[in-house]
Amino acid sequence: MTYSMNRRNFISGLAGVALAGGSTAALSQPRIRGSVLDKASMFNDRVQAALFDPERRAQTYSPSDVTSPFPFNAFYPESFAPEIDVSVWRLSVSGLVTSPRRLSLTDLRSFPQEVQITRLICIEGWSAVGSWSGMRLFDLLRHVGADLSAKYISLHCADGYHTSIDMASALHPQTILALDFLDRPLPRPFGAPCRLRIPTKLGFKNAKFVTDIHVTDEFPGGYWEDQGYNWFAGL
Ligand SMILES: Nc1nc2c(c(=O)[nH]1)N[C@H]1C(S)=C(S)[C@@H](COP(=O)(O)O)O[C@H]1N2
Ligand SMILES: [Mo]
Repeated sequence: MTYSMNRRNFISGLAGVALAGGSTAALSQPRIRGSVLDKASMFNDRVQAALFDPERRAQTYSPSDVTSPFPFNAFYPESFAPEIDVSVWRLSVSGLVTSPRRLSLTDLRSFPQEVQITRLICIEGWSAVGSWSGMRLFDLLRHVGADLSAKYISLHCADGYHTSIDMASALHPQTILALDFLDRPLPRPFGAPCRLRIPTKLGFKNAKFVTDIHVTDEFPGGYWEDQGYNWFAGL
């Protein structure tokens, strides 16, 4: 067994403890979430961030592995998913960047696109293989002159959802802003016109209907993270 395998098992073991503890407390008794769990989860964030290997890739699959129908998840039922008019939609990129931008879908499609067939793993206990394509978040950050030594990238969505990731994970080559699923524009409930696809993290980091990307040194938290889900949420 290799060093990285051992380390992976170690990380997922740690993450499992924090996630199980965090989610149970968050869902059943939000008010008595104690500082012990919070501290354990923050400790986990630091350990996971320190051990995150930017070279390690999430497993990829072949087109025949794609799950059909692909499961929907959000903090509301599928019929409530926002319907976005792409002719007026813009992706705003701001914060610690030299050139803040508001990009159209056409702008995003002018960057190199890549296909990625990976597994989305939801903390609620299901997973599914999907085929997403889009541009690397790294390319976007470079395009706007982001301060790559900043700590966090926060993502806000048209449905009020928000989440955030660490910079090392944002720069990972498999972290993409997906525009397509199976070579067609993302179906509406799955985040059209643009979602984050980050296979090195749990499903809740994969923001759909993204409207704002903000580069910051101030801890941004997130919709589920603020309710106790372990923030780093690495796989
Ligand atoms: N905007 C938005 N993005 C979101 C969510 C949400 O409620 N709103 N839910 C997250 C969760 S918990 C999961 S598991 C995945 C589900 O993505 P899917 O609908 O493509 O399966 O989206 C994530 N991104
Ligand atoms: Mo999820």
